[in-house]
Amino acid sequence: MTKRRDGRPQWVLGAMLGLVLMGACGGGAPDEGAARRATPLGLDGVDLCGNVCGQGEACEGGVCVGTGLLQITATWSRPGDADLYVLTPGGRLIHYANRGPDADTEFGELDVDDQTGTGPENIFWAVGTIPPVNTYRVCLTAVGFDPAPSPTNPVSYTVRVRRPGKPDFITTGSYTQVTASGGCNFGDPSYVTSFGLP
Ligand SMILES: [Ca+2]
Repeated sequence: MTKRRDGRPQWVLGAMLGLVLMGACGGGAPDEGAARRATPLGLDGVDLCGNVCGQGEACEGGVCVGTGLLQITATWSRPGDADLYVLTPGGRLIHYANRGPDADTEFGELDVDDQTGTGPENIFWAVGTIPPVNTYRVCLTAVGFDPAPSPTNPVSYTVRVRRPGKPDFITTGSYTQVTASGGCNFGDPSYVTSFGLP
C-alpha cells in the first residue's frame, strides 16, 4: 500500500478528504453559515452552485471541478481568457496545453480551461493520487480580454490553494497589462505565488 511520509495509509487520507468535501456542493439544506462564507467571486461555491457535484468533485463558482489532495483554482473579475499555470516540484508545467494527468504533469490535471468567463480554471491531484512534496509555483496569464487589462480596465484575480488539514491559501491581485507566460518563473508578470507540500 502506498503511504505518505507520515505513514498514514492512502485510503485514510481519502476518507478524511471525502468527509471534508461532503456537502460542499448542494445536496443538503442551506445553512446560515454559507451566506457568511460566500465571496463575490463565488470561490466558496456553496451559494452559487445549483448542481450536486459527484465524488471527487467540488463546486467552484457554479462549476463542478476535480478535487483531491491538492487543488489550485483561479477565478477573475470580468469575462475573458486567463490561463492558470502550475510548476510542479519536479519542474513540470501544467497548463491548458499540458493538461495531464501523466508523468509530464507529475500526475496533476487541469480539468477546466475557461476561455470566455470569469473562471474557474482548476488544476488538481485526483483523490487517490498523491501530489509530489516540495515547492510549487503558480502563475496566471491574462491574454484574452476585451478590452485588454489596463489601469482603467484592470482584471483582478483570486487563486486559492486547497490542501487537506490546512486552511485555504488565497492570493489576490490585479493585472493592468496583458501578462503572458515564460514558464512561470519568479519575477514573471504572471507570477502569483508559491507554496509547499506537505
Ligand atoms: Ca483559460
